[in-house]
Amino acid sequence: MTIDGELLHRFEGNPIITARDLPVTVNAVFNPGATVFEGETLLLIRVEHRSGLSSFAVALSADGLTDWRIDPVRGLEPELDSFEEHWGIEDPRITKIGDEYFVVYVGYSPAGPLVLLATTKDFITWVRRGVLMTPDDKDATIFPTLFDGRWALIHRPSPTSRGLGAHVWLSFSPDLRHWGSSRILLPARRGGWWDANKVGIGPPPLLTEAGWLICYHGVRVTAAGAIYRLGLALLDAEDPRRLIARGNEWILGPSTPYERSGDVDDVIFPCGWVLRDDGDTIHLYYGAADSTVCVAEASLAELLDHVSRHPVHTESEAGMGALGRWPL
Ligand code: M1P
Repeated sequence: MTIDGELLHRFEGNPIITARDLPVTVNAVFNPGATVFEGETLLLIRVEHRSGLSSFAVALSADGLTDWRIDPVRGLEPELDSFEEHWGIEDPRITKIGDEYFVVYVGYSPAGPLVLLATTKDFITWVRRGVLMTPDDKDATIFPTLFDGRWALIHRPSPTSRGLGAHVWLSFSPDLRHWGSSRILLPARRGGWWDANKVGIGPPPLLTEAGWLICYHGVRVTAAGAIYRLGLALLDAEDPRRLIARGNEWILGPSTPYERSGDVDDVIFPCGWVLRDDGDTIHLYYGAADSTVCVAEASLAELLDHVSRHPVHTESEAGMGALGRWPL
């Protein structure tokens, strides 16, 4: 733990990208996916146009913090004539596999949000791989490795019955088309918890010596509205169905003016992070208040130390106790 007791340190230059950095007039930029591309940090940014619909733009930086350039060529436009992307595309998460980037994102369809996959090698030419999860489903990301020959996808179906909670699920596929063996991975807690009732994955899982580190958002609904904060959990490296640790406290919550106030107040929403070459420094990229793009820095060792202090031994510790296995 560092001297100020915080695990994540906001970059003093935040927000790093705003709507004004785009060459055309747009409403907002937020919820970026992140990766390293040709030696630079690449952010795939959700751009909300003044139509209300979103597309993806690419921003590049040599150090991942400053001098961001909007790429005039790279990016992804929604296929507005399609059913799946009729109302735009949102919240991309990037997983590099071999020399390809797998981008899992949300399509806003007339039937609701659904999970889509597109792959690319250069963020110019894209191959749309179709629907991974039908509506309502979102907050999805793919693991970079296969488990017993199967792909693994983290996603967040939304319940059609109000009050039952929206939980993080894990599903498997032999071919990226047929998905099954689905189960709840990280349940929303209940009651007064900061992550009560609704949770969703943040960036793609990061393989560490302790297991898969995951960062997720938890949503607390208050009389003044929802608050989106971040927490950590750890999955078994060989069997990601096994939740081995889950922090009790949030590690980042809205507190600066750019996080507290925007199109949607009190939102911190990351879709990407990059582990730097020193093997310890993490840059976490997030949307602030659904309006701007920000970055915070952390030490991987400190994140692992924090989450490892909360091992999961029982269903109750996993949050499962809130799911109604026992009478509520
Ligand atoms: O407005 C906050 C976020 O709300 C949605 O996230 P979730 O369904 O997980 O609550 C998304 O629309 C996201 O884009 C947005 O930032």
